[in-house]
Amino acid sequence: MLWEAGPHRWEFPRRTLVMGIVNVTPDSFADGGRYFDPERAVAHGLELAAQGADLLDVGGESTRPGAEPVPLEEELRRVLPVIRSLARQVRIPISVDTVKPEVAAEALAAGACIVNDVAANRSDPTLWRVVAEARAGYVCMHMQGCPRTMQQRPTYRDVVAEVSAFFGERLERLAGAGVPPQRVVLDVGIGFGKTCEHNLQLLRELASFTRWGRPLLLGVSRKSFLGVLTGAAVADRLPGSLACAVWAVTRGVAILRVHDVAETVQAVRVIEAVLKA
Ligand code: HH2
Repeated sequence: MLWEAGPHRWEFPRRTLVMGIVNVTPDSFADGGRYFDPERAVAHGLELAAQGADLLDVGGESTRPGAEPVPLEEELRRVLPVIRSLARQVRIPISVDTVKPEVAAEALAAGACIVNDVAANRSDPTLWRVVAEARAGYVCMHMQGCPRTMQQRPTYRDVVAEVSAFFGERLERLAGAGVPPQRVVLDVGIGFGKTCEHNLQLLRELASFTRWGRPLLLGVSRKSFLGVLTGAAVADRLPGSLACAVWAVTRGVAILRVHDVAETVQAVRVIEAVLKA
């Protein structure tokens, strides 16, 4: 299966892609404030690229539970200089983690070629037009509710069935909006309006989401359910993150969105070799 994002093309199955996280935010749950300064964010992106990242995901709005939305001008001010500078200096594709069409449009003009949309276009219908016109790649992530309130009382009858049905409905609507399936990857949205048990069910059944014929992206890196399971503080959740990454590769996940690129690349290369042996 093919994934196209601007000038980039990947044919799957192939080795797992590792997407390095560059949070240009003061308040992200795992690394808030560390890369808020644009020069430090760029330096971090370059470091992740050197560690073997296949993609970089630049975000200017935290989506941690309870986070307040960031005003448009502020989000633009955070992400654009970083994307512009990284696009000049790295050859790997850059994605922008945003739900705002204006931010997506300007980020794509500044050198990004993928829009990572954690709201799967429920916040503004013009976002898909921007993605379609730029022929950008698109990450369609499932979230119940919005970051400010999503963890208050997540409820599903059957989380796996509901997320899967959501993917089917979004793929159809995306195609109707000019974003064909070959530009889309799907993400179950670990921690986005989900309890620890919901996350575990989604992880256990990851392979079932390949039924949509699209590559799967997964973001588990340092997330709070790992703390619930192990008692580890955010900074100490690498082992749990790697356990999930390895599991995900065995279930057919194509792209891992992570903070710890070097460690994830190493773990993934080993498990891929085992699977191929
Ligand atoms: N998780 C986060 C942010 N964006 N995008 C996708 N597609 N999938 C995810 O699981 C995902 C995401 C949350 O992680 P992080 O960026 O580290 O934190 P914050 O939102 O607080 O900046």
